[in-house]
Amino acid sequence: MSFRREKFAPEGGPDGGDGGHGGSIFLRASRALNTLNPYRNQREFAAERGRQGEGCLRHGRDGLDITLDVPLGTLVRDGETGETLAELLADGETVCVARGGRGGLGNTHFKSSTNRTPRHHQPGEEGEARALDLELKLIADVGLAGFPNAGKSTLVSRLSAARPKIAGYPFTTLEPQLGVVSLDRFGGDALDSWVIADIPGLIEGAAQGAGLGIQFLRHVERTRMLLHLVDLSDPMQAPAEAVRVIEAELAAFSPVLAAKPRWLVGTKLDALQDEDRKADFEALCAERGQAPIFISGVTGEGLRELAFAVDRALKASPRPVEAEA
Ligand SMILES: Nc1nc2c(ncn2[C@@H]2O[C@H](COP(=O)(O)OP(=O)(O)OP(=O)(O)O)[C@@H](O)[C@H]2O)c(=O)[nH]1
Ligand SMILES: [Mg+2]
Repeated sequence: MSFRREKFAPEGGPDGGDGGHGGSIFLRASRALNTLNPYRNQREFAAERGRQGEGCLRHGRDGLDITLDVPLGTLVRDGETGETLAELLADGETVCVARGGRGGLGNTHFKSSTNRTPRHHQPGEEGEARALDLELKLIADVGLAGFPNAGKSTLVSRLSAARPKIAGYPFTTLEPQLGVVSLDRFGGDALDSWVIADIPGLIEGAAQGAGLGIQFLRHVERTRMLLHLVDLSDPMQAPAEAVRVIEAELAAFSPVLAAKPRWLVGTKLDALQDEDRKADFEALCAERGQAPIFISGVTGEGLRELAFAVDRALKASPRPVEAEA
């Protein structure tokens, strides 16, 4: 509330400006995040207050909004009612979770023919406050492919906090399982991470129902790339043959999978019995224009390099990645 006061108008009219609106809070899905870790520590957020209106019809500035980034796949629920408010799936998708209060109205709004010196003004409104439950439903960036026993679950267990069942018999993994690969495990930044999907093994004829079939491949159809694990310790199977069989099954499932970028990864390097296997694998990679990748889930060799290489590749291209040559 304010009245104009000037030298020759000591009883000037009302001139109280309006208050600014309070800032609102938005959640925005961002591909740059894979975890809700940023919200482990800071759990309360407040957007800026609107500023007071002032005399001389000066309106207060609106408070600034704040936008909090969350990973794709974040389910947003009201903390009290449990009601689902949003599911943020697409990069950039934004939802308002708490609206800022409306700014107050200055006393100029209330002048009338009968009241030319209104003292009345309308106070600003409180902004919304809301407790939220955020739950992340993961969408995998990277899918695994390979024969049973190739070491897929072992790799997931070494790269992430996931603890899939691992055993020396085929079809240990029956259900897909996801793991978050955070680079801080390998001395990188905790905010750099990607999601890997462990799935059952494939065998020749899986498309016709052999083994566990191929229906579970739908779980990796939306991933951005595949890591195709090739057991180099197996004396019975040449890498080129192993790769051919798996690729045929992927192709039988869908053209999308057949076209998906994939890296061959030679596993069980520690148990290599025949150096020729390693040379064969290198030659196979060279044919495909890919640098050979060797790992061991036992010694940990190559895991750090793999984790960083995948992270770089995923960052370099927003959709399916190119093989690193
Ligand atoms: N020596 C050695 N053994 C490994 C390595 N990685 C996995 N293994 C062993 O290989 C066997 C199979 O490993 P898993 O990780 O269960 O293989 P998988 O590909 O998930 O198998 P399925 O779930 O049946 O498709 C287990 O006995 C592991 O201990 C490795 O790098 N070196
Ligand atoms: Mg497994």
